[in-house]
Amino acid sequence: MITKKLLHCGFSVLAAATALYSVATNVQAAAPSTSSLQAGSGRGKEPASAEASPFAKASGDKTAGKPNILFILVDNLGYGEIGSYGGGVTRGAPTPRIDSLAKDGARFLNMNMETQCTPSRSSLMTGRFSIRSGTYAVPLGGVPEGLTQWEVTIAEPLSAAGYATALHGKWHLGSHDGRLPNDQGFDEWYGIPRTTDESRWSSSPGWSPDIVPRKKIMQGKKGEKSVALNDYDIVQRRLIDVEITKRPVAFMERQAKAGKPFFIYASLTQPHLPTEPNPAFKGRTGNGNWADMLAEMDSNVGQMLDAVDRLGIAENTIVIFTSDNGTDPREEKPTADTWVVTPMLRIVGAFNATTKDAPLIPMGEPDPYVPRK
Ligand SMILES: [Ca+2]
Repeated sequence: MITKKLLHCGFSVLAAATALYSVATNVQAAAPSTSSLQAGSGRGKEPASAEASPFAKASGDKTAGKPNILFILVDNLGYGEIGSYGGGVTRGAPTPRIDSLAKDGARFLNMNMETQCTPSRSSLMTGRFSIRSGTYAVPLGGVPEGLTQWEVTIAEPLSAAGYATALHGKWHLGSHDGRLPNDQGFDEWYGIPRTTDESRWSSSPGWSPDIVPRKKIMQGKKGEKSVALNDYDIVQRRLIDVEITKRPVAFMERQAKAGKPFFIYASLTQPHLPTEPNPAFKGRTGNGNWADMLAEMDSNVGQMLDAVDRLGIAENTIVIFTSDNGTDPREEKPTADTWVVTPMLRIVGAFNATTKDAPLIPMGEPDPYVPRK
């Protein structure tokens, strides 16, 4: 039984996208949910009826036409890494805060995913196969890249319905003006337009800024041009998730005070390579950098959950936690941590998994190609 309107949507891009679009559809239709999500009740059972769905509950009370949405996405976290999926302490660090979502909410047991950051994030934003949006693989740079401008992200209908919308963290759906988050429905954003690999470039042997420019952390607001902030280097790589935790908390505080529903896409950069925890967590577990990062991630999620409780909005806030894809085998190399890669993770939802390894479940009949007017 769902005791809180907190949802743990574990490692299923399809389920997360379905969840997000279930809420968006209900908000738009201003009608009770009739979602047929295959949401478990925390024990892997399907709800007996739509009323048993956390979404039905979320839209069944007085304020519920517009439940807040806190969508937490992590980067390259495998299926079995957190405690509620058999990981946690067996992966080097307990994850009690993330596990609490599974305990109090719904845990999804089916791993369906696209194979990389960009396609997963595209599907999550649009509800559509990434190949329809020009986002079927991580862009290599030097070419126009990112989500096609006429695509409608979930932030757009939510924004039109009166939601305050924010992305804090990694985007990876376009790094040029016109394709940044503030061009795709978000009121504000802060983070990296592309990916964390790039934080290593400026400390690589032989690197020259004349050949490969420094990559920047950016921020922007809807209707304004995004601006560059710090270099995204190895130092900032260790620090950035602190900011990606603080900003959603501050955003929630502002919206709760204003009485405005919100959609926050908190896109933490961990545990994507390079395997570098925040200095405050370095050595904390005694089990290596990767485990320290897992501890850091749990703490950051916990801070966001604490804010939901502190602000008194838990009963009207849906929290989703998931990963964009499974672990990247390269992540074992920087530290040689024995915790990082197991055959299970390689098979189930690994980064760059083939469709044989991680078969995709069809999301419905293909949509006709209809450009935005
Ligand atoms: Ca990823």
